[in-house]
Amino acid sequence: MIASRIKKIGAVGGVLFLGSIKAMVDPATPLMSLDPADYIIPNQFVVISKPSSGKILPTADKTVMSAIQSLSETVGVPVEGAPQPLALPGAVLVTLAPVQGVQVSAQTLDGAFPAGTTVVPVLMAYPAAVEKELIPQNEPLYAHQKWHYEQINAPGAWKHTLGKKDVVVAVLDTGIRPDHPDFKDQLFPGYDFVSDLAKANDGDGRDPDPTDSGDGVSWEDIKNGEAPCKRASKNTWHGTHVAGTIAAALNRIGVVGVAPFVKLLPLRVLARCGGSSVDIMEALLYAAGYPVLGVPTLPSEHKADVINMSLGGISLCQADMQATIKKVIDAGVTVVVAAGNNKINAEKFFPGNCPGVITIAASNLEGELASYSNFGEIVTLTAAGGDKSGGIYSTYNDGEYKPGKSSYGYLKGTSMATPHVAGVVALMLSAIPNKADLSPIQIKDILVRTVSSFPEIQSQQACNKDKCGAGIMDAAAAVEAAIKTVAERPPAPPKP
Ligand SMILES: [Ca+2]
Ligand SMILES: [Ca+2]
Repeated sequence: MIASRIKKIGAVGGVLFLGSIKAMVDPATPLMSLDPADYIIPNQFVVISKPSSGKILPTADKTVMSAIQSLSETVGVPVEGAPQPLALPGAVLVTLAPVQGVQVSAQTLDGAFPAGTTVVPVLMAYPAAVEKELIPQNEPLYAHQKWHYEQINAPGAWKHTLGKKDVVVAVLDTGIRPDHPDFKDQLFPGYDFVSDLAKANDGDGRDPDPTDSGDGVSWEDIKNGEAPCKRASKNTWHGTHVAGTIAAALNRIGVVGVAPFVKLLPLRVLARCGGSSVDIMEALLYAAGYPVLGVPTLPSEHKADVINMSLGGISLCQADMQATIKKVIDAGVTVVVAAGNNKINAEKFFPGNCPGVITIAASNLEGELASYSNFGEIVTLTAAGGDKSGGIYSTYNDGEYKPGKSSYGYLKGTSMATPHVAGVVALMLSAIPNKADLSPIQIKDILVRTVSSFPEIQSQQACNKDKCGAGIMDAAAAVEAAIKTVAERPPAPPKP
């Protein structure tokens, strides 16, 4: 019976929430006023004499000068000092004394001068507003992300590409908050694969809406017997955070993802109290373009090039998951999986222990192995996952047991390290002319041989190749190697 084979899986355990900042959306720099009156310097006028007999006068002519002398009487406002000759021939600057409640306009003044004289106000000018260049480092909240993007050398990769819109990253997780302003225009529709009604928390089983309706369980829910598990927990908004690290928009709002110009395919497989390996396997096959019974076929342009799985549980990689992942990789899809947060050998944590996947351990701010991270020979490489000294900053929601407002916040975990790698794989595929020219095996090989070495630190948590894989991911080196690998490929033999 299938039900007995279904394993309970949680979003990678031990993920800690370090606090969120409420909807910190910076208003754009205020626009300059469009009212010309706001650009006039009061009480200063340029008076230009009418050139007599075609000549341009070196200064204002006599009739104008005498009009200026009698100006105080004519307009009822004293003239301050002598008129000042200007470089423009025939032009003088006239300044009136400020009189409270009286504003003399150029038009009023004009009537005090002989016909043909021109009177204009002196204007104020400002530097044209400095428009910040649209680059990841200029996103309003980038300062919070700086350390983890610099640790993986993302800024170096961004010199080559920010992603292409025909590259798709599927995120198998708790779903997504599609209302977040940093996901505007980033998402394909995706699908909700959660089949268990009690866990789903959206009133039904599988359906075409992968919106994260929350995975929080209150004591009330447990008391009323409405929760499918016995442990209370607030919403994690795990999928929203993970997806933001991959591809939050470059839009002068909030944060930015590693590959902001690629597309996300949100597939909901985790809900309240975890998810099932059957739902995960079906979502994997769907993401790779295979048919799934009862689910409409994925449009071919939505087919994933990369799959992010920041999830798992304690088990061997079973035959069914192995066969599923093999089919997905055979379809040209790169699968990136978290090593888990149990401080144990990652060979005990599935599906990160399945053959063919790229398995990610987490580093802290100093480049050591994060205190919670699984480790061991099965780890492919390490990427920033955060720890006490600093978390990973991404898209969030402030609702504790129900959906609230879009926000941003810090999380830490191998769950957070994994999307850095999925984002870089998306950049590698975006940097080459034809994304089909790199296979999942080549991508894994490039990532492994382009890592930066672990920092030499004398500490218990210091990384080495036995614990943390080949090294810390180097996004720039990986993207450059991807470009080189494809460019150096011998041309295809001519067709017979
Ligand atoms: Ca549903
Ligand atoms: Ca943004």
